[in-house]
Amino acid sequence: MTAEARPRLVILISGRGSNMLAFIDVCRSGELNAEIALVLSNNPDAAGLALAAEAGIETAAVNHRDYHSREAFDAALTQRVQAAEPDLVILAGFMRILTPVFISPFAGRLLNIHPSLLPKYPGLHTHQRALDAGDTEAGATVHFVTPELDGGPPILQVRVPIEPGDDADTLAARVIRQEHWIYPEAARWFIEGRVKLTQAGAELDGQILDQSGQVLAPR
Ligand code: NHR
Ligand code: GAR
Repeated sequence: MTAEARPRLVILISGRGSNMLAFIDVCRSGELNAEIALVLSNNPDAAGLALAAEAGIETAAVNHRDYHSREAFDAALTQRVQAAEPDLVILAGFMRILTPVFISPFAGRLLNIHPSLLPKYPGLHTHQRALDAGDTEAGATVHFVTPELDGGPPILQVRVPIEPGDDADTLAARVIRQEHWIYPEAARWFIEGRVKLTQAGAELDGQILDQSGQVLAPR
């Protein structure tokens, strides 16, 4: 039997990198048939970069502060990511808004996880906004990235209850536990060819998904 090359992931982070660590775990255990070709951050001091390096993964920083415009930053980012020949690009707590200069070359193979029940609360401070609105549930959504911020077609969403006494931190902790399995799950669907981006939206097993994507129960 010939050894097939494993699909190559590039993971973009800005901070702590706990979602990145979840990918490192599932790639190591074989639960996800993929290899992490590169972990890249816009922030050279991101804690996640050091964690990836400790795990023996290639890392790079492209500091947005070194570029005079978003497009110039995105062009540099594109070059570095292209060099790693990714099959799939994963935004995992990546905090810079991207322009078409980056998105176009990776269209259809660029995913993000957003800590809200999209289409609710695109952008920042999602947990506080859900609490302030008096919502009874919150969650996270994996979606294809398009130029519209957090507006690309959802693939997979998980919903958790908001409990009395929650603050943004307790709610974030409940949500991120779910992020750590739904993101690798959505990546598995992509790698297996089950999910793709079409003109009509995200498609799973031949069916167009709705504005929440596939909704799974928390675990
Ligand atoms: N870019 C595009 N075009 N489309 C998306 O869907 C994107 C994206 C870039 C990042 C992640 C997103 C999230 O899941 C993401 C999705 C950063 C901001 C932001 O306002 C908003 C949403 C997301 C990421 N960033 C500020 C900026 O000026 C900087 C904030 C900071 O550094 O703390 O880029 O939430
Ligand atoms: C995660 O909750 C992710 O959904 C969110 O930031 C956290 C990153 O944590 N992403 C965004 O808000 C993107 N703007 P991590 O670095 O530990 O994976």
